[in-house]
Formats: sequence, structure tokens, C-alpha cells
Amino acid sequence: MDKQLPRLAPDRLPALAAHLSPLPWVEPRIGIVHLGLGNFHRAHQAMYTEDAMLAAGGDWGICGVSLRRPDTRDALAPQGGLYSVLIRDADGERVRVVRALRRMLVATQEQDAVLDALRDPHVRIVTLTVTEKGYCLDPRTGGLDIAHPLVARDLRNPDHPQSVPGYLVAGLRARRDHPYTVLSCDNLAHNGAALRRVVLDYARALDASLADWIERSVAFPSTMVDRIVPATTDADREAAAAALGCVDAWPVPAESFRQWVIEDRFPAGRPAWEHAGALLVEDVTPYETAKLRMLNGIHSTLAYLALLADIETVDRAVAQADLHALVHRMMSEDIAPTLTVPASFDRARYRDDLLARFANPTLKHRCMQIAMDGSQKLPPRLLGTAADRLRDGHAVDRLALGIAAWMRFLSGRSESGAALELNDPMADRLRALAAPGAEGLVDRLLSVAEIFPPELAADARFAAALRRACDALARDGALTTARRYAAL
Ligand code: CS2
Repeated sequence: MDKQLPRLAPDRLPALAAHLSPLPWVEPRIGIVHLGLGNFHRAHQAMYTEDAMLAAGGDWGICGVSLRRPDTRDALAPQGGLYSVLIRDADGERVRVVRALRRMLVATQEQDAVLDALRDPHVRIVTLTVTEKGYCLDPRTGGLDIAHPLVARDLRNPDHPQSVPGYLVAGLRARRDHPYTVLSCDNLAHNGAALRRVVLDYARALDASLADWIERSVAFPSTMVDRIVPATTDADREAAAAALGCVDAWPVPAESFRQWVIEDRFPAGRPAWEHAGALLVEDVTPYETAKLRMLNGIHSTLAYLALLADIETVDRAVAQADLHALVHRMMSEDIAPTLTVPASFDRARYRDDLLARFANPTLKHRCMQIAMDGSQKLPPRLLGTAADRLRDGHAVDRLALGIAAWMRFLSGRSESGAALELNDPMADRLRALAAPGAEGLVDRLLSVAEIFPPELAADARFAAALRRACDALARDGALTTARRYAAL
């Protein structure tokens, strides 16, 4: 990268008009605290919020909080919170500079500032992208995992929290007369309701009257969020510098497609997100299930099978004829029929649009990024679909193949012997369960109750389909098996 280039900063904005919205920008006060300041937030909610402010005004500047790592703050602080989004499609790239992020904090280093931000009466919404594991959920009960190390610690030190429920409740406790709305933007089933439950469980363990008040007074709308946002590479930094004529230490690559469906329950007000293209609805469930099962379920299936076959990116995976045939058939016949969607929702069109998005050759979305945290991702993405299919007496072979590919991925080696890194909050346990090898692998993993609900784990048809798929993967490899399963 050219070291002579200046840094992206507010004083560069006049020279960057081509990368800004032409609408007049009025510097907003902070109205939103966001927990989990990753690439996804910066390319999704932050852009929607900026577009809503540009179209309709309002003080909805964002204070972005990283719960642990300082790297995003350290990259963006010298830039006054400015950053660029590299919007990429098959036909080219647009670069947009985003101004909505007004402040960056790191919870592990600036706890008081984070708590002050949460208690600021001007803040009316707290949004979250903390990934599935950030919710401290006990999947067996759907409530808070009270034994989670961060939760157990926070319940002893509620004024100095470290967990997500700990922060949310520490903020709410101080604002009994003007609560904020809590908006989950993670890929969890019923994300708002799930978050409400863990927050209530946590609050109840501290103080029953606080929990009762939260139950009555705090809104937790559910949302469906969608945009493919890969991790940033040095090539992205170079592309940003070339387009902007200045250095952005942490640009975000993203596809042009974006979607946000939000339950419209914001007692303390909200940005006019509908002006930015968001859909405000009463019930997000049909959209959320369609997206989790069709997009994310297929993403995970492709990622594990492709990694076994030494294919690194999603576009290359979906360009492989056998994998394409498999996922096309899965979406059409195994997943789409389980969706309860309005009559206007065209399942075939949704499938085709997703396949076209996956094929975007400019994104270089790495399968490894999708493969991480499989223990958290499989249940909402694939297991619910499998349970529904079994309940209706249908075969689950293709769904089982995706899950079996994850089981084989846990062994840590691709078919050519390349190392596959396991990045998962349950990594140690999963690695130990995978270590004894193929014999008995399915049964050992099915016994993990945090992943497989008991009814599904006990279903002989499911276990048999998993065993067949694991055997086929071991015998014939991922691509040959995909071809055969596409034709079943
Ligand atoms: C992906 C998602 O990393 C993953 O697991 O499946 O991040 C996916 O790209 C987004 O949900 C798309 O909206």
C-alpha cells in the first residue's frame, strides 16, 4: 500500500463526494449503541441507519462497542469513525464512505464509557451483532446458560459485566423510567425473543422486580438481517486506497444485495429505516425461517463439503457442478417445502437469487469463515429443517449430508490431507469426540445435547441417514457423494 497516501479522515470528505450520498448530511448525536462492531454491522445496520438519517433526519449516530478486541477501534479512531464499504457485483465495484459511526469503544478497556453510553438518555436503541455464542444461551432450555463462565462471573459482579446479558441489564437498571429498545441482528431463530429470554433470566437471578419491569417495559423486536459480508483482506485495503486516494485501515467488502426485515416495536422511537429499504412488519418469522434455512443452511452445507474437497471460496463451491446440483435440489425439495411463507413469496425465485448471490466471483467469501462456530449454527440452519421433514415422514438424506460433512470436518483434515482449523466455542469437546475416528462418530456427536435436541438425536431415521452420509463421504469423497445425493 502506498505509504504516501493520507489517512481517511473527516477533513478528506470534501474530496470524496463521489463516495458519499449526495443528500445533505447533518452531523447526528448518538442515539444507538451497537454491541459487536464487526464487518457485518458496518456494512448492514450502520448503512441502513445512515441512509435513514440522510432521507429523514434524526439523531441516530452510532456508538459502536467491541466487546473484546481493540482492533476495529484502533483502525477507525484515527479516521474519526469513517470507513468505506466496497460494494461488489459481477459487473463492478462501488465504494461508499459511511459516516454513521460516531464513536468506538472497547468494553474490555473502557468499561465505564460503555456503561455511560448505555445509560445516556439520548440512546434509545441498543443493537447487537455478537454472533450466536454471544447470547450465552443454554440450547437445552432455550434460556440463559447460568453456568456460562461469563454469566456466573457477571452475576457476582453485576456492576462490572463482561457478558452480553450482563451489559444490557447493567444499562437497563439505570434507566427504569426510559428504557431502550434492544434489537438483535444475529442469525438466530426468533432472535428478539431468544435475547429477551436470556436477559430476563439474567435479571431475575439478580432482582425479581427488575426482571418484572423489563418484562413489562422493554421491547425486543426480532429481525431478519441479510447481506453477504466477507472478512477484510489486504487486497481490499489496496482496493479502497486506489478508489479513495487515501488509506482506510479497515474497509468492508460486501455484495450489493441487502435486506432487513424488522418487527416494528420501538416504544422509544427509531430511525426511519423504511426510507432505506427496510421492511417493517408485525411478525418477522416467515422471513427469518426462509433466510436461515435457505441461505444459511445452504451456506453451511456448501462450506463443509467444499472444505473437505479443498475448495476455498463459496463462488468456487457453487460453480462446481455436483455441489451446485446438490444444493439446488436441497433448496427445492428439502427446504423450501418446510417454509411457511405468504403466497406472494416465490420460493423458486428466492432459491435462484441466492444461488446467483453465492456465485458472485468478486466477493471471495471464504468457506472457513462460514465453517466457524458450527455447534451454534447447525441447529437454526439445518436441524430444524431435518426435524420438520422427519415429522412429515420425508427422507432427510441430503440434509444429513450437510451435517455429516460438518462431522467429518471436525477431524481437522481435508480429503487431500490439508489442515482444517476448528474455530468453535465447543472446539475442545468436539475435537475429542471426533478423534477416535469414523467408527461410532455419528453416535458420539449425536449425544451432544447442546447441539442435537433429544427427540432428533433419538430418531433412528436421522441417525441412519447420518451414518450413510458419513460412510459415503469417507468412501467416495465429498464431490462424488454430492453428485449421487443430488440424484437421490
Ligand atoms: C454466513 C453468514 O458466516 C456465515 O455463517 O452464513 O454470515 C451469511 O453470509 C449472512 O447471514 C448473509 O446474510
